[in-house]
Amino acid sequence: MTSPLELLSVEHLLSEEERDLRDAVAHFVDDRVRPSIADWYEDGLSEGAVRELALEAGKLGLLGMHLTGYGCAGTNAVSYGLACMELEAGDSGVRSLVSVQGSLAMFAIWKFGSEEQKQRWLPGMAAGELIGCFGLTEPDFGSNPAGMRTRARRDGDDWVLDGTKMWITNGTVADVAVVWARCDDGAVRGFLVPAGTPGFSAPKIGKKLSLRASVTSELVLEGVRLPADAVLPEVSSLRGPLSCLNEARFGIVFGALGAARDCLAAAISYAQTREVFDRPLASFQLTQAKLADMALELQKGYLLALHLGRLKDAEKLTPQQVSLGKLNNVREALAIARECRTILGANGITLEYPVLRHANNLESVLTYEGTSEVHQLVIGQALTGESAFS
Ligand code: TGC
Ligand code: FAD
Repeated sequence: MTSPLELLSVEHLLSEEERDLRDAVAHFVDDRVRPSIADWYEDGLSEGAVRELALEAGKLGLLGMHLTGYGCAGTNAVSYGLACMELEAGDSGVRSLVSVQGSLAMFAIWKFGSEEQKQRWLPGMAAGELIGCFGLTEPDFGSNPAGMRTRARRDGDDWVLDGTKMWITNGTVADVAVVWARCDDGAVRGFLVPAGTPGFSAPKIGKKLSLRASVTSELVLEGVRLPADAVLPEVSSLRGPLSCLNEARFGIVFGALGAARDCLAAAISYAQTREVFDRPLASFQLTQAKLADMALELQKGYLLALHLGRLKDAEKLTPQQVSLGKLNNVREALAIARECRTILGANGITLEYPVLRHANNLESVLTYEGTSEVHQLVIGQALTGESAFS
């Protein structure tokens, strides 16, 4: 039997170093994620489990792995993508932990922070000893962060922040929140808000039906007073947070395929053993047609991801290309997860199998880091020269 990703013999497109790293992450997922994921999903991932996972991911060098210096591993972009793929084969929540830490919180500090800010936060974050979150979305402004209401005003040398952020991954657990706010001069700036700062709280959001193995929070800022050096000095527009999003979206281009691959593997294995009408389900033409179509989309998505990864490593990747990859691979991964669920019948709705868990997670992945509609509009603008946003 050929594995779904090997039908096209694409393994040789990876270097030995990339394959070794991917395999190490796959082992981590087998050892540390798969045995517990159904419980984490059913019960909701505890804050203690987030900390443990972060420390282990730090030991493996996965946090901020494509950044250089400050304890970061400095791998290429394709390796980062492959790591996301293996993590998301475990669960999108585990990949989210690594994406938000490395590509959003750490990247913001690494790219736009002062030397003192980098020295203070990045080594601990790379080790997983300190956790970061990234606050851009607000209750009334998700797709359109330009409308944000969170304000930062100067008071002498200090900054004072007021506002609310919503749907923030790891907010409750974070040691430091990167919070984006509009300032008196109209500029958008990033602020580093340490946990425990008076006026700052991060209540957990409950009753989620997706990304249950991930902590999601509100950030409440009520007269939060910060010293002058809390601001990220190197950016003063939406280019700041949107540049971070390019990094995390790139990881999702690969990551979503991991979830889809895990679903397809489960569906193939189930179809081979499940007997219907006195024959294995896998022997029916309709089942084989479903499996073939899914394997085809999975491999097209993988080739797309690898192509974008090679472009990124050559420093030629554009945000519009990232939008293409995120739109296609998340949309197809979700379609694959849902189709696999049909193959498993009633068993497909349980946590005994990964498929509905992945499908439910992918509903969030379709929405966060730019909804599929936002990415369609970014591509539409590239094709027509017309912006649908302004
Ligand atoms: P626009 O007026 O075009 O640009 C404003 C400024 O931003 C710059 N820019 C970018 N820079 C870097 N990368 C990009 N992709 C950029 N897109 C725009 C632009 O050059 C300009 O800079 P400057 O210095 O000249 O001012 O922006 P717009 O307001 O029209 O917005 C465009 C739009 C809608 C595409 C953008 O707002 C957008 O992407 N919205 C979606 C928001 C989003 O994705 N939020 C995600 C929040 S984080 C999250 O979901 C984490 S999930 C957890 C996990 O990852 O696991
Ligand atoms: P809205 O922007 O209100 O969109 C609602 C619908 O309208 C969508 O279908 C959208 O595509 C559509 N729409 C919007 N604009 C247009 C348009 N111009 N034309 C046509 N249709 C349009 N955010 C963070 O900042 N940090 C995080 O760590 C983070 N983690 C998250 C974790 C989870 C589990 C989830 C679910 C979300 C997270 N988010 C985070 C928030 C996420 O980025 C937003 O949910 C996302 O950007 C969409 O915003 P919204 O939910 O407000 O939807």
